[in-house]
Amino acid sequence: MGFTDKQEALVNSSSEFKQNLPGYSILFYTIVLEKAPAAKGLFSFLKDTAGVEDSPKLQAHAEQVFGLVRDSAAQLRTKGEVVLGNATLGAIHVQKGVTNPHFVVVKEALLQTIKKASGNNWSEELNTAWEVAYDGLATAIKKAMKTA
Ligand code: HEM
Ligand code: ISQ
Repeated sequence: MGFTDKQEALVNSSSEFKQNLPGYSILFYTIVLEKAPAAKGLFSFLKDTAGVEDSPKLQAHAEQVFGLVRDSAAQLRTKGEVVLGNATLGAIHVQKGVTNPHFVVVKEALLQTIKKASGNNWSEELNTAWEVAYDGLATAIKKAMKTA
């Protein structure tokens, strides 16, 4: 079964992330680094800070990830696949030293952040919609990384 209207609506309905962008961005990175501590050194705006410290760059990057997953949901619904709008995303991740296992870590962190942010609105269906949209996007980035 393809990605449904309902799944796209679910992904777009969870807008709590933006309502506390600083807090949920910090949570997102904190979960990533709990699972993959060495990833701290990959992020230019984290490598020289003691912990996960708030900054405009940190928030902007987290917001971009969420925005791209939303965009991926729309693409999966309309054409059944995800085409990267930003052709440099593959090369950037290769250059930063990102590897395939990192994508699982980021997925788990994203889903845990959504769960925390959506509170009573969270459901298995919501979780699956985000998971499928993320997987579509991650597949596209990993493919771009192979040819970068
Ligand atoms: C940079 C998105 C997965 C680590 C970026 C940028 C975007 C992005 C939009 C900014 C690119 C630019 O500067 O123009 C995503 C999305 C992902 C993903 C949508 C998954 C679907 C990952 C993973 C890791 C990672 C798995 C590894 C932990 C990084 C790092 C940077 C970066 C280290 C550079 C940050 C800096 O400026 O220092 N990513 N990313 N990304 N990403 Fe990802
Ligand atoms: C991956 N790429 C860029 C920014 C990110 C922020 C948090 C978690 C993963 C990310």
